[in-house]
Amino acid sequence: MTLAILTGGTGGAKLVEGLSHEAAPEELAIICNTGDDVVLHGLHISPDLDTIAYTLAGIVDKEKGWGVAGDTFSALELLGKYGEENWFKLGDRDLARHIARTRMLREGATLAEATARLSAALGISSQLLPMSNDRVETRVKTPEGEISFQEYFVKRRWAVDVSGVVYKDAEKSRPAPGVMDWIHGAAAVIVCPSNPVTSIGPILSVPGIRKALKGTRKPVIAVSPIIAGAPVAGPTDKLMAAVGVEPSVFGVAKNYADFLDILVLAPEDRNWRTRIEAVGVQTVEQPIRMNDLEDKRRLARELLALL
Ligand code: FO1
Repeated sequence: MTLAILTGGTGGAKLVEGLSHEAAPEELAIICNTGDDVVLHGLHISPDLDTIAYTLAGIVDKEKGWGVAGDTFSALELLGKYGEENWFKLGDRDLARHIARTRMLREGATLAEATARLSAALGISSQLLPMSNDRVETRVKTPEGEISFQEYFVKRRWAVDVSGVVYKDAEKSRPAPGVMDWIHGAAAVIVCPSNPVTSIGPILSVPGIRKALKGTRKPVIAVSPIIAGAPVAGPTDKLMAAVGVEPSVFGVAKNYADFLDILVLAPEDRNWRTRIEAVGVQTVEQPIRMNDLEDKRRLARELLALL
């Protein structure tokens, strides 16, 4: 069964991993957020594409949820000694990917082309697609001014007030080749339990994508990134509140209501079901917390069974 999967980094990667075990990997197109991309040390870094690639290749650092397992940080240590910024923890093995991608981009490849070549090199048979070849940058508004997502998330450890989030240059961007075809042509679309504001929001900000999700007759299913009022990880609730979305499973449903058919939510959130169904979204109750591979595979099986 062909699936178009919308995802960010670490949260979404858990479900992507489960789906890659339970469905034929070549039938999966994973459409990834690139709003978190950052240029550091002259290198183009695409954290969410990389997290998904390392996950699919079986080399992700499982403890952190990003980066390469067993990586070392010798280059970064020396960069620090030379007075370069080292708050973003780029491992030695991870650096190879950024160096290769940056060279490809400099020589004229698009981000989608570079991603495809890097996927092939790691033996990934799913389609891994950036949301766009164009630069769309997630910027976080704080009392000290607007900062990039990585400055907010990693450098400031999300300990700064947020008054809004913008997707810079989204209006000028176009979906990457293949994105619209997969959304229109897949048997279903799955929205991963990623941050609705900074992981899924940027994908939806690319003109045409939200409309395609609304337009598809195939089921669109999301898994809630919030359980019992708390985000599964990170500052999801803070960022939702900052953009005026209720930081609850209901807020997630309402935010996606124009295109979403089914929201899969945790049993702890069953009291929200009536309110969510009133905005036109069906609900399904499932244990959605994914602590180990068996949890990921079980949730993937449940989603496939729903379809
Ligand atoms: N997350 C951190 O919390 N600290 C880091 O230093 C860090 C470095 C990093 C390097 C490469 C990469 O692909 C991801 C990295 N991440 C780091 C994760 C990343 O900031 C987030 O997971 C995503 O951008 C949010 O989806």
